[in-house]
Amino acid sequence: MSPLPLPIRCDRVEAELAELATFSDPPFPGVTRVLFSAPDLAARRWLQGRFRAAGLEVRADAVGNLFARWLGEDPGPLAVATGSHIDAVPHSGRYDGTVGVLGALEAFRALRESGFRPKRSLEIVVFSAEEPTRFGVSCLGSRALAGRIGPEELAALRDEAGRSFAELREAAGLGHLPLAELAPPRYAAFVELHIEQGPLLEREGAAIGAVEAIAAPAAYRIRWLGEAGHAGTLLLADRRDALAGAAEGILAVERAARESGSADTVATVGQIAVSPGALNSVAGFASLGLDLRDINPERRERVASAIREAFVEIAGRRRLELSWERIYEDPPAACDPGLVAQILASADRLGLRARRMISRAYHDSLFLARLCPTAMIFIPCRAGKSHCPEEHASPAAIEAGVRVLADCLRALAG
Ligand code: HGY
Ligand code: MN
Ligand code: MN
Repeated sequence: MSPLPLPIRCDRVEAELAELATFSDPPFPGVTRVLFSAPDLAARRWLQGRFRAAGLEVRADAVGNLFARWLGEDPGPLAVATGSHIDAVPHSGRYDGTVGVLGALEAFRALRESGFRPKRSLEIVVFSAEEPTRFGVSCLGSRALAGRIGPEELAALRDEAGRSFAELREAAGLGHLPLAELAPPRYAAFVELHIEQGPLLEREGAAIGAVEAIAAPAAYRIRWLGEAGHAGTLLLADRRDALAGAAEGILAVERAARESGSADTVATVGQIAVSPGALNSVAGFASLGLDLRDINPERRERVASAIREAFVEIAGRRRLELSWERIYEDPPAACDPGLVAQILASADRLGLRARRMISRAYHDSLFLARLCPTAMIFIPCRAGKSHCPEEHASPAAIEAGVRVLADCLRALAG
């Protein structure tokens, strides 16, 4: 006999999502919440208050990951964990990451109010800097927990204004926690609730996605060095125009991805910096951020090589100097088949239509999968839009996701 429906209060989640969205830098109505910015620090304080109000034990680690624990009756060494991130790329939406944090909090409250008492401890993790905005490195908090970025690399990180990770974490009140003592958490399982950030679930009318694999993301910084000059007097034959070279490079990126032989290859240049950046000056310097992903890492490597060869040809022909810096090249992650089956069973028990799928976006689960059995629960978002103010997940979609998460946690920690 299936247990009584949990007293999940979606109005409470909606109100908390709306309040969390107010912790943002302009421009509005989008959300911008960058690691250790004033809105991020305020959001962290607010969230810790919500966790404590729900009776959870809260702690932070040296890189700012937050842990909110519901102590189990027979805790043992391995807790069951869930969670996601609350940082938001510039001018984005209010659901990316936050649904997985506030949805987990609501699942905990509803389980407790239903009289459930976990044997294993249950823990919500809020990972620092899932977005690469501040330092260019994605999933900074979960990457550090998985040991994929060490204390020296972390301390060497600097943002575009030249501020170091060390000084920013000091200002965030974390300086007293030694980076070298960052210990990977020991979990029996990790399940992350997240919006799909794509159109499949909505298109198929499915309420739940059980994620089987997470695509392999890579990112690079490419710098083109030419010669700045006067837009009127420097003739075309004499130019070493860094921006024109970078522009040819951006089209070469798109061509290499299109010619990979699979729609699963995606390559994006969404970021460019130019110097001197004057209307009437020839650009002497241009820097590109390249985001390259595929569910097949070997194919991703082939496309990265093709892009690099094209860049070398362009730079040679235009007499430009070229530097190619790898920011990260991560392998894909396979989710735990047992947890995927649990998600599908929970959805079925709740009468929710579900499908297996892959995640083309990366998530902290990409790194938790290196530490413990991991899986993700996706819910639909309107037209698959994300990383923009139009991002939207309906209250019904969020409630369905929270119900499946709570049912999974009850099964895993009960
Ligand atoms: O870019 C991503 O895949 C994630 O949304 N940060
Ligand atoms: Mn995101
Ligand atoms: Mn996210």
